[in-house]
Amino acid sequence: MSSSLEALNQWVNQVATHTEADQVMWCDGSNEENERLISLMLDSQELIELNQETHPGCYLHRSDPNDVARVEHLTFVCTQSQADAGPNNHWMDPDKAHALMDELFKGCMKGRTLYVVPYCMGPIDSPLARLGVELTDSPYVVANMRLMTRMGRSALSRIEKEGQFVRGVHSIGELDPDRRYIMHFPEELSIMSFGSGYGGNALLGKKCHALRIASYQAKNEGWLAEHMLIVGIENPQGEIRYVAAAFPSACGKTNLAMLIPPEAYRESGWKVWTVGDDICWLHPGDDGRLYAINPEAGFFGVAPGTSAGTNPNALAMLDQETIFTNVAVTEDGEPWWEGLDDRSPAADWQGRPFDPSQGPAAHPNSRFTVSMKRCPSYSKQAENPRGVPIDAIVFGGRRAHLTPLVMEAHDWTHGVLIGATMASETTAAATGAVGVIRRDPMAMKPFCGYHFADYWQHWLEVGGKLSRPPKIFQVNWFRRDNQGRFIWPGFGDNLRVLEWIVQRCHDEADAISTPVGYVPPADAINVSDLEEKPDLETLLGIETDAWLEEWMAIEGFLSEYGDRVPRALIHRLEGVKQALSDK
Ligand code: OXD
Ligand code: MN
Repeated sequence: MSSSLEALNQWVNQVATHTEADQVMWCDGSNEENERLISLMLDSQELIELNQETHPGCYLHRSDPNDVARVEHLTFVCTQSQADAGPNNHWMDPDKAHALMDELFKGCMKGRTLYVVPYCMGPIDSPLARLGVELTDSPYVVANMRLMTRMGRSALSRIEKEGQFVRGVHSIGELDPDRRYIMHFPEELSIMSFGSGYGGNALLGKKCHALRIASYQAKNEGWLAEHMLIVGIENPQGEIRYVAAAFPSACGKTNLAMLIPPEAYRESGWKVWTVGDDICWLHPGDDGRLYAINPEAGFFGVAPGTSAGTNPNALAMLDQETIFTNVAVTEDGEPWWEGLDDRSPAADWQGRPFDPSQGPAAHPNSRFTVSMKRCPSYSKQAENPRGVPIDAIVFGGRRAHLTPLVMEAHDWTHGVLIGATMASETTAAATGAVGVIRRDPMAMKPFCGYHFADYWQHWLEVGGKLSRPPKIFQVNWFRRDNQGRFIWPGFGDNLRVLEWIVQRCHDEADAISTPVGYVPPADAINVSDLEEKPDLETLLGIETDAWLEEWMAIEGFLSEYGDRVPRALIHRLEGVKQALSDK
């Protein structure tokens, strides 16, 4: 046995002993194994069979009503020094965190099976991919990890060859919100998660590994782990240009990743290819460009709002081999959620007869888990071990006013400053007041595994290594008029903006320089085939006074991160403020 397998075995035995698991099962990722687990979960009612005629291979999981979302207040980054975790993370001393978790895990798998889940984040043969092993007592987690990652035998043989892997231990415990913690130990490349079966807390390959731990690994190894979709834009000449884009939640990331071009664009040959919808690992290539892989193999998407109108590509993949979590069910046993169609469901997400006075039928954070390969716009390049070359990085947010439809940074440093200070208005999807401006740097606020200021410095350093860096843009699909109505149609029409973006990357489109960035002249955004012409003057306008106020607020925000904030960003901020004052 290789020494890496020996180390893995030793760790598995040690966890099995400590948790007093009844048995240990090594997962190979095969269909037979999956079928066995599904039938076990149907017996235990962890899964409910949906209509197998209309939805073959589709199942519903109803989670504990107390366990339906990520728990940021119970999520910790446990670095030796508190300063290294930064003000952007909850921190706990690693010794204290280990003691707490050891106590929780002691004997917690009595009567349960411990599943060993080896997985690979990224194409299995890619040098950019990284490995992990999750130990879990939840067969639901195993079934989801099989869809979301390259899981099983092939990952194990790569671990055997390479040795290094991220260690994750997970138990649903008693699903008690008072005994629930998601602990990250970046310096040890390990994760411990107790008391939750919910995706982001329990599928450790996703947010825990591919963002929090990977962002730390990436800093040490010279690359970036980002909360970004990856999309390929094919023009009528057949050239495909790749864009990576970061948006906070409820800003339409999955829809953008699976965008269907407007009819006139489709007719002239435009196509959009989906490489990823949530996470992107960016590596500098030998040719001075930045290459992206999607470390995931599936989508864990929000169901409500997904329809034939908003995201036909997503809908098309959800009638086979999909695990639904906390959606409602129709009389015929089909999955249903708000926004899907005008039917009325028979049972809500908790299995109760649907009664609109008890709230929505599907939980607002109900999800689908499905393999990426089922997506009609799935790009074969998602399997390319080298990744895809990125032309443009896009930062987006939801702002009723101020931020134009699209704007290009003057250069990499300015782009990093825009990303580091990006803001979005809160939506009804989150608790708290609606319409409040929150800064969410690079959409990584809940996911960066170390101090934000060091992360921004790392972004600057990665840019410094690129002779052909991507251009950086900011977009805002959510501008409103005086009556509060959206000015821009959004969805498929966002391709009109992406067209300008990719053309700018190849010096094929014009721009006007302003103190806050380059904006397109109104005639550079193609709306010729739109019946109702949006007000591009407003959408692309720059109001100097309001921007000056914005940059003052940004200055205050950056100061929360103290002395570690890179001087280059402060200088650039002062430059922008000066240029605005001189206007
Ligand atoms: C997600 C999230 O589930 O960002 O992707 O919360
Ligand atoms: Mn996400």
